[in-house]
Order: sequence, then structure tokens, then C-alpha cells
Amino acid sequence: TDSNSQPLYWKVTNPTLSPTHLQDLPGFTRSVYKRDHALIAPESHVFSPLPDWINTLGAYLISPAMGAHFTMYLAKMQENSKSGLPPKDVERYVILEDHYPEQIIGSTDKQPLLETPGEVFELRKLLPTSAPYDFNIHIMDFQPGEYLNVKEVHYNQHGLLLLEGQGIYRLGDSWYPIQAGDAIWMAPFVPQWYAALGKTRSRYLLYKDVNRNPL
Ligand code: UGY
Ligand code: MN
Repeated sequence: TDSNSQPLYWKVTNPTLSPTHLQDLPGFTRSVYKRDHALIAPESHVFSPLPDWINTLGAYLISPAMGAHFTMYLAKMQENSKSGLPPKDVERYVILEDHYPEQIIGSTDKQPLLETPGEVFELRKLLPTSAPYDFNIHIMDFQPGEYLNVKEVHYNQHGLLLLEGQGIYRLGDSWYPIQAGDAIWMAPFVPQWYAALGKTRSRYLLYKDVNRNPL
């Protein structure tokens, strides 16, 4: 909890569905689903019991059915909830011989700030960068007015959850206003760029596949 005793990332768990004057406007959503990217806004979430989990409702935001090679989902857990094990051979999808990923438990605050040559955002990584790990989760912080210098186009895929703040995300030829609670899927090579706006820090969580030859 922060100094106002709001839960961490409370806008993700209590998202503003839409501006007040648009609240309940029938049929309106900022969500889009395209060949190489998707924006899933909170008003589009559909929760149902997560298979193999106990007392947990989940909303899959990204899955292979849309072209991704990973899933990203929200899991609403309570005190008596229990997570399920990942399906066999899933999650650590490209295992290297003689390299074994370990279970990692930690928190964002304990991760060191990393160098971001040519960029201004603050970067922390939640997993080790060593070979056993075929993906990482980045936590990226932008102050209002800061933006990505590189107009990125790359082989990696991304799943993104905006934890705090608001701004404009460019995906392909579209520019989307986004706010905390929004999720984004980026296919390989989709042009991507972010500018943080508003009056507070933007923080996002970013899945990225790494450490494997894409060939
Ligand atoms: O590491 C990344 O690919 C990251 N900078 N991409 C992004 O924020 N869209
Ligand atoms: Mn990227």
C-alpha cells in the first residue's frame, strides 16, 4: 500500500471503465483486435473460473488463438484461492539441456535499476537474464512527457499491462490513448512506441521472449 493506503496498482483492480460522460454508453469500447496487435480495455473483461485453479476467476487477455505464443491473464484470487500448476511443458517452453530455471520469489522494489542506453525510462527486470530463462518481465517507468526514443520494430513478442498512469501507445499505424488497467498484445515486428502523458508516472509490466534463437 502507498501513503494514501490505496492497494498497490489500485487502478488496475479498480479501473475507470470510461470517462464519466461516456459511462454506460451502450456498445462503446476502446478495445481493438487486429492482426498484429490488440488493446483490451477493462470494460471488455470477461471472467470465468480458471481451469485447475481453486476459487479463482480469470480473464484471458492474450492467448495463442490471437497469434501470440504465450498467454496473459488476470487472476482474481481470495484468501482461500489456490493457483494451479502450469500444463505440462508449458511456460518454460524452450528448455535448454543442463539449464534449469529456479522458482523466483521477489518484488519490484528489490530489483536494481538497469542501464537503458539511449532511453530515459527506468527499467527493472523481474527474472534473471541467464540462459535458462526464455522470457523476462520488465517493469518500465516513464515520467509524464517522457517517451521511447527508439520506434521499436523487433522479433520479440510482448504482453503489456499498464499498472499506473496514462499516455499514448503507437501500435502499427494506430495511436491509442491508454490508461492504467489497459492490456496490449504486440505481435513480432509490430511498430511500437509510447509517450507518457497526464500528471503521474506511467508504469507498465512487459512480457518479452528472450535468450533463444528465433530461427
Ligand atoms: O524491451 C522492449 O522491447 C521494450 N522497450 N518495448 C516496449 O516498451 N514496447
Ligand atoms: Mn519492445
